[in-house]
Amino acid sequence: MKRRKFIKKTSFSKLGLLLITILCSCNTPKEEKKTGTITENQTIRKPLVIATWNTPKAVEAAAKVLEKGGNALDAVEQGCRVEEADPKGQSVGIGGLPDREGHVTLDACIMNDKGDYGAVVAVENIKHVISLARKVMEETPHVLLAGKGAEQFAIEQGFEREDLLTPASKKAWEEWKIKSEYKPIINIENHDTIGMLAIDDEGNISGACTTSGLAYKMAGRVGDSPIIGGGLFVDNEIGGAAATGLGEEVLKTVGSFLIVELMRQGMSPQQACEEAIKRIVEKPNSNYKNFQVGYIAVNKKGEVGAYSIHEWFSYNLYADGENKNIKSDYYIKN
Ligand code: SD4
Repeated sequence: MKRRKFIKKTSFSKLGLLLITILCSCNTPKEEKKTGTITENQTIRKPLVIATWNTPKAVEAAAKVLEKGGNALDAVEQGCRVEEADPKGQSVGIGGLPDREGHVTLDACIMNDKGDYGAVVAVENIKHVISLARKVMEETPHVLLAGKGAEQFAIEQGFEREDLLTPASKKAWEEWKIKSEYKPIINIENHDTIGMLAIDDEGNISGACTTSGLAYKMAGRVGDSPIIGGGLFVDNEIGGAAATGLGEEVLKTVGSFLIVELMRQGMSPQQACEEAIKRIVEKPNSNYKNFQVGYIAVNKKGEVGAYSIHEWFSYNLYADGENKNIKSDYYIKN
């Protein structure tokens, strides 16, 4: 009896040990590979800011916030505000090109490291829609406000009301009206819709995206930029991604969410961006030669990636104390 008890005991404890060994040996490296999350000895490249297109001033503003010890959410908000305030940028904020009826309507969204999200769509007369999106996230029980309701909320929150149609954008629209030809084709070299991701000193990730959308769009049209998983997605355990270009195509493939999920499965940010572009390009009947989509991504370690359909997509990266514009790799090589 005693002997049997002893055998039982040892075989259970041995089994336990064996199980622990198997679990540990399978889990630790796989987990690390799978999610790209950080182990104790690994260093995160931080602070870090990455943003779509040639946006050095926006990235600089975000980097300043981080260098002073600020958090990633404040950084991306401040960064995006720079583009929104620039009347020369014709696809974001003041000076954005209007819809076909002459109305400048803005879309924006923001995500923090807790997985909270706030967005506004089709907002007129309010320049800093990124801050309005943040107010939606922090001050309302909702995640998305549209049009007049969003504008009214902005006024209540003390935002300034102003005419966003600049003389230059009005002139461009009047010239466009002569032919009124709507081609949902994006000029592949002249964007400034900004999607931005940042990692702060704590290693936390936030993201933001702001745009006036496609020039001369139908009234009421909303693109990918303010839609969670489309123009932006952040998962603080994994990383973040942001999109630019023809929003309809990004939305149909839920591009930014896809990239984050691919990184969760073990892809690098670069591989994930390439795979997301491939999903668009390889769709049956895809006319990808006629439009641009570009993605940026960052993982929890601070590794970055970018990829686009056409040449001349670029991104600004602030890392290791330097702010550089970098040309993205792209799909159509000939
Ligand atoms: C949209 N993705 O509304 C935006 C447009 C854009 O650079 O990115 N322009 O579809």
